[in-house]
Amino acid sequence: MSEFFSSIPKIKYEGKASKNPLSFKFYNPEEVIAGKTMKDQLKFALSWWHTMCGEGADMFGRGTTDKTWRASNEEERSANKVYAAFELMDKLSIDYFCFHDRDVSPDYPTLAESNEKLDKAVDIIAQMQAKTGKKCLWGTANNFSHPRYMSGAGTSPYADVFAFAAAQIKKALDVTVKLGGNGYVFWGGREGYETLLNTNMGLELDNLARLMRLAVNYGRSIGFKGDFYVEPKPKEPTKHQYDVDSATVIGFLRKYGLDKDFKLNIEANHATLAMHTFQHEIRVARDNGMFGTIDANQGDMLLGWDTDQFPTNVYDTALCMYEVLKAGGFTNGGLNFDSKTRRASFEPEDIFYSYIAGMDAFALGLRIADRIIADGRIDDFVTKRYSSWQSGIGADIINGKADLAAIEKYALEKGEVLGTIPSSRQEMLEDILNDIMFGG
Ligand code: XLS
Ligand code: NI
Ligand code: NI
Repeated sequence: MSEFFSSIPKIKYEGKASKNPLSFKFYNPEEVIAGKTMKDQLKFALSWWHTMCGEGADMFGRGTTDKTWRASNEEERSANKVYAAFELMDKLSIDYFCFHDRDVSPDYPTLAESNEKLDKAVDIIAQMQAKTGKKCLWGTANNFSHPRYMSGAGTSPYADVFAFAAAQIKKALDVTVKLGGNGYVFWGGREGYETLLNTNMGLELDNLARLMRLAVNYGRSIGFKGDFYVEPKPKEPTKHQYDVDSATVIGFLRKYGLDKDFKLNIEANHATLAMHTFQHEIRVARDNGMFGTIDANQGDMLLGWDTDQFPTNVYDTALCMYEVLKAGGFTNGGLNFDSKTRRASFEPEDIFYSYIAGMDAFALGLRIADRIIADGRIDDFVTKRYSSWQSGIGADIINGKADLAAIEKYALEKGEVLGTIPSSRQEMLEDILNDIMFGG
């Protein structure tokens, strides 16, 4: 197979002095940061859907770029996608990939034919993995594009549609296990509703949990030892998506006893759509022992939809990697670029510029996060801010020694506390962060 990107060489780390746009300035895969090589800390993954399939179509216009990969029919296209993806991963030093079943091979007229064609494409992926050592971070089923899912998949009012979704998930699990994937994602595509006038919300949520339980039982029965993930998103395509944000999803998983098998896949742009910061969503997951993996991208603060841009905001990547390091780093998870080049960035080399920008932004983020922790000023401030819980009334409350009457007695004796409470020093801390990022 001849190269698809023959004019692009393998991208190398050239350091921050380099002005070569086809080089990494900050991502040095073998360099050790915070105890591990950058490639093991960051675990970058290529997304099959955006990179191999997305042609730049939007609501107002057709695609601007060609992703037929020189193929003359669908089967050949699926095969060529594999070769092009592995060329990209090699040239960009990306070790992992993520996929939906239908990114790898499209829908054919029947489920049986779709499965058969999917198997053929998956065989080619497995061969390329054996040759190159590239790994699958996670797999998933596309239970949202086909018109049958117009009213949801696991939450469809119609049992037959649920059955098709379940069948697709079974097959996607088989394929993920075959490719050695350590993760399986549920993103609730159309799992939500437009109006309660036609919706039995309670039954829909019970059924969604049933589908997840069926997937866990089947996955474990075929030897899947990795993590299942739910990827929160508050809106789009439905007005009200059930998996609104980290906190909502954690409550759902606990209600249905799914929290031992599931963790969260946090996507930056979904966090902003939920009116949270990316860091907030990861912190909620981390504090609940549910942090799993990340869909790396960013939204546009002036647009209210899921723009899935390649991440370049270094404040966000730094605070994200701070949370990841504090969570002990990735285990089964990693950083999947659920990101697409802008519609007008349509040339093949834009794929390289985009991944380089995203990878360098996260490499910088990792370097800064490591410095934030080593510097210690921010962590120390937080520790000190909560020090009143370590002794006296604070410790008594935490240990359960003080009941409400005892606490009242304490407060009555004090008379007033205003005057002893210190400032929260937000601006000072923001300046410290800038000092850590840009100071000498
Ligand atoms: C869409 C989601 C999707 C998932 C995988 O908004 O981010 O791409 O990551 O189904
Ligand atoms: Ni995503
Ligand atoms: Ni998204």
